[in-house]
Amino acid sequence: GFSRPKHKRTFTGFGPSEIKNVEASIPEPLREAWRKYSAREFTTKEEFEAAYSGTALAFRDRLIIEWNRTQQRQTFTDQKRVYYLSLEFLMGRALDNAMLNVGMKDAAREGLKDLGFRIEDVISQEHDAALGNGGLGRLAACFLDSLATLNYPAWGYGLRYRYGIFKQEIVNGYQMEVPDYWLDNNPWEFPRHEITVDIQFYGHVKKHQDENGKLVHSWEGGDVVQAVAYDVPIPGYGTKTTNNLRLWSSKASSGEFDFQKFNAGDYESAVADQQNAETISAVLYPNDNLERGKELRLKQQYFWCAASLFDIVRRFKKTKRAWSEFPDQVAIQLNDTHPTLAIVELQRILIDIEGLEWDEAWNIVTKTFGYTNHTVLPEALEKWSVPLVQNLLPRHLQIIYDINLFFLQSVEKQFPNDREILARVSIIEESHPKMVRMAYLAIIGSHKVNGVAELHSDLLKTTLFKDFVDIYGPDRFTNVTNGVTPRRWLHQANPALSSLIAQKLGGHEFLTDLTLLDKLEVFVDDKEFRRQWAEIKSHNKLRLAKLIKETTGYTVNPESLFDVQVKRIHEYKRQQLNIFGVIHRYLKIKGMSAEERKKVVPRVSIFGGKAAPGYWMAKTIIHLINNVASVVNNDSDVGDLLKVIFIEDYNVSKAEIICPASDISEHISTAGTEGSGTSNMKFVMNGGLIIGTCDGANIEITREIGDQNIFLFGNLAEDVEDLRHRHFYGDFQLDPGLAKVFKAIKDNMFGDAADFSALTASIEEHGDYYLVSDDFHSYVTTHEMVDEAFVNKEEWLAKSITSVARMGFFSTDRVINEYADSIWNVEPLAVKD
Ligand code: 7GP
Repeated sequence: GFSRPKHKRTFTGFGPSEIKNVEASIPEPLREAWRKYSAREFTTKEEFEAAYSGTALAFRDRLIIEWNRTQQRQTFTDQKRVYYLSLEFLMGRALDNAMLNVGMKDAAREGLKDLGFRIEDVISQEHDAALGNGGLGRLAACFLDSLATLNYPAWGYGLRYRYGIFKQEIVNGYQMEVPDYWLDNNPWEFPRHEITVDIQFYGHVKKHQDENGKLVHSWEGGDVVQAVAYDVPIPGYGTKTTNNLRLWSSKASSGEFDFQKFNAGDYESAVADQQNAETISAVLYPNDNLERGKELRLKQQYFWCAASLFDIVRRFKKTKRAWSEFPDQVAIQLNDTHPTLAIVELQRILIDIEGLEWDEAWNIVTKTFGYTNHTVLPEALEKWSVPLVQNLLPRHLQIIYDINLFFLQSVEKQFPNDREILARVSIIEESHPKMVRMAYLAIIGSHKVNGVAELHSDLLKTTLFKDFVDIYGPDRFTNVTNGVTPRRWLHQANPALSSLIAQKLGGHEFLTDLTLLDKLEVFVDDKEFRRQWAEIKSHNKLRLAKLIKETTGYTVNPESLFDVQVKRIHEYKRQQLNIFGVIHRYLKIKGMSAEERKKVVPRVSIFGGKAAPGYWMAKTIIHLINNVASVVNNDSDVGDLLKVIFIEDYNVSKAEIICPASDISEHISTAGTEGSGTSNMKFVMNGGLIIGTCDGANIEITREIGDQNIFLFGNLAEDVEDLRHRHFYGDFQLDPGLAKVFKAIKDNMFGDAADFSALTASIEEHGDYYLVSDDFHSYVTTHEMVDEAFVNKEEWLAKSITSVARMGFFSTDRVINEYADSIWNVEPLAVKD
């Protein structure tokens, strides 16, 4: 189990002596800005915490009033609601968002100033709500913001983990995981002890006849655990709508059973029951794009699905409508396959408890659900072993078998001469043990299936789900390209840029209609505008330089090119390609004459991201990055020409500082592996350019902003299979540039070469599955083009401004409207002020 860590909050900000040190390294033209930024009055940690609590409680009161009104309004109008089921909601901080969304940040700033506080310091007291791993969880959080902003009657349903994603500490270059206990004094959640659901596990199924002679099933025995609701208000921007995110927490079911044991002198086992129950919602599984098939994870999934479904059905039943109207009142979106049991649970409720016939029930179920797939990586596709499901959810397994039987019967009718298709599309994989393929169950139980970017959705149709396209026709499959909320990722993260844009466009309307950004393009050649644009980027780079100084001790020159790759560490995302490129650059600088070095464009390579605790290769990549950093950053031959930074504990609030500060960011996954990517959008929206492969949403970003404004490189998705095949049959030659890098590593230039042998071997000896060597040359030469382009400041600025102006498509407002039209069939609610 976890032990509860002592609270360790770092006090952000410099004392006077540190300020001087940093100041010396800041180039003259930026020093004034730096001073202004660093100036602060001395206040104690306790005073900051009190200022935070007071401000948060004031805003929370406002939210709760609007939350109540919104719920009343939605109940009164009785329209169709959307339920977004996600095991992850990576919310980050709430206070800044609440202040901006209710439009009172300026008032708060003034009030706090009167009390002697800088609002930024107060905001940074808040502990991130980190109930997610990466892209999938953050997308869910952006969706909630847009759903509320657009006035959709919508609920999020998730789990209230006691421990969110672990906190990452770097010790001697290695990642260490520290538990993230975040719930003490969280003002943003409201416990609803009166809203509980009993959830059953294990037990057995009894068949019997009811009074009309009909065969019925009942699920009996086993354990019962209680789900308790905790509500989190979700304010929309510039609207009174405040939606609800309901998170379930587990505890032991009613005291009775415990008391029996207690009275019988079995105190220990009564307490153990309590703890067992609480284990279900104790911890977020820290894997991104990986499933490990653990029983506790399946328990989490059923616990959350069953509680949410009970809640949704209870709400529907209050309207006294016929069951056939259920899909006119309820749309449920499955965020990946994690909530697929909700399909089975609804079918179970309808046939076993409400007494509907199978076909009638199944028709309701399929009209209700939509399923979003986020990845084609085989290791991320969920499969549950049949014996595990049989034991934990005996009745659900029967229903899964029935769903499969009826499905396969219809497929057999449709393709009478094709024997193989049945084995291929069966929900049950005939392995040892047999496995339930959750993605297939999700497709069969939904009326729409979508991918998250065009390339990804196309790949789903032509590879992973091809048979299902043949069976259901192409219309069941669609694409909804991801987006991000411009409120958090432009307005909140980059207030200076947001206000400059507002000045030019005559207001902040672009924040709710991001396509209005296109009006910026006419200012591209405006000298003064360009100057302001550049100045904002410089300030944002200073802000990041300060974070880097505080967290790593390294001083970076804010005039260098800031090159950023922040995301979960994963071989398919290829941080190894990036660090090998950095080593290549380092070796090149080392081999230069003093004269040649004068022409080098100074660069800071910035990395950040967590590795899953059990993902050894990802941890090795972090270790290499840190070792390279300590060699390069202490090499006086190199000085400011190259710095390597690993930012510890990358999270949402750090992303808000990092995204506005990049000159270039890296989105360099092996083509065909990244579903969409969403940080690519955040970086471009903040005026950073990107280097990337033709993968995920990079392709659509290119289409929108123009290929002269992005640095693309590498093999295409259509060539990947062939290349892998060739490697497999021994047709592989290590790229000569990469060979030099490997030689340096093997000569122990970055510490003990043995520490990194698995990393180099995966490329040289084990088939280079992620095509690092194949893409290396193209990657390095493209970075040379980046250097050249960066030197031409005016042209770079023109690219930056033009790109932002063309990013209107990537707002989650557009995304949510597409889901509402083509999948949910829901309308926004009219909200009068
Ligand atoms: C991610 C995808 O990797 C990323 O490309 C996409 O932008 C994001 O979802 C949002 O759609 N997937 C995950 O985070 C993940 O864990 C496995 O997927 C279920």
